[in-house]
Amino acid sequence: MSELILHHYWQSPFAHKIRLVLGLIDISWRSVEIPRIPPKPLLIPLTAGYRRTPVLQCGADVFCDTQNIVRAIADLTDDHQLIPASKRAKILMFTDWIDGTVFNLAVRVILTSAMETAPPEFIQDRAGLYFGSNWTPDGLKAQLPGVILQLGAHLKLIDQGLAGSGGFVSRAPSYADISIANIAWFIRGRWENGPNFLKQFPNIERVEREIHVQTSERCEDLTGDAALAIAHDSLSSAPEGVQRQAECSMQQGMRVSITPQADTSDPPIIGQLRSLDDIRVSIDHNAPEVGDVVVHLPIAGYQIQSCE
Ligand SMILES: N[C@@H](CCC(=O)N[C@@H](CS)C(=O)NCC(=O)O)C(=O)O
Repeated sequence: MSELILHHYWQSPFAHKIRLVLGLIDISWRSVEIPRIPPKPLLIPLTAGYRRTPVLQCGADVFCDTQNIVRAIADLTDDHQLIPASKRAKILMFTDWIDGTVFNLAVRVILTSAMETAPPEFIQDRAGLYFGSNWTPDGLKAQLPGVILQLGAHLKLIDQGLAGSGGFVSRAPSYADISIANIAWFIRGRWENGPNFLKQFPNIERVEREIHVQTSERCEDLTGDAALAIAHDSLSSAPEGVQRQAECSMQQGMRVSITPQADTSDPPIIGQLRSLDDIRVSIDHNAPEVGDVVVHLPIAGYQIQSCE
């Protein structure tokens, strides 16, 4: 296996989740720091347009979206603890809900509270990703108390699900617990009332502590240029082939565009369809900086459309 390279920035909560995964498996990895807002000239050639954080690179294979990245890490490292086969579906449904419903409420609270202090270009960029096209600062502020109530109600459910000891779906820590620890880390570190708010959820605080003490951080820096060169000098061995899907006429080799299934300002990811199974879509992409690479995304949460 080529080295695992994480393209990320340290403040990113989705990247923190993957850093916790790598740390809990106790595997070494290379860290490429990318800008917090576009342009991202040393990332986009690799990802065919995907701009979010984090991105995991393994040679000429590029994995986008944390639901997909965690599967890739489990497969590449042969780890059976974080998403064990017998509990994989339950864990990934739970973490999908955290990444969507719970994260979106948390990010609303954090960005609304930071509206006056964060750089305006950062607020503009993130609002385009998370609040759709019709947001206003006053509208967000008026909704804040209700959004905090919703966030608290969801966290209460998680807290109740953690009563006693062990993790959310198993005794040993799983990716579900990493996602819980991560959302707590985000709320605690980025909202000034976060530490006080979290005191209502002692079981979440327990899991946040337990996960963080168990993780190592075995990473070394790598430049973006060096990561592009590694992709250029590598060859993907990702499988090819489009699995027959009911009521779907996608063909291998067709040019497709892939966008998140939400009202966001994300640009499309475009390439030639290389493979499609029940859960993952992979496209062939070529750029002068990286040569031929394969970009992998999850199907759930993304709209795949033919460009032909
Ligand atoms: N569904 C994606 C969401 C990733 C995401 O929204 N990440 C944030 C950072 S925590 C982001 O990309 N922000 C914009 C950026 O970094 O350009 C995943 O699971 O990876």
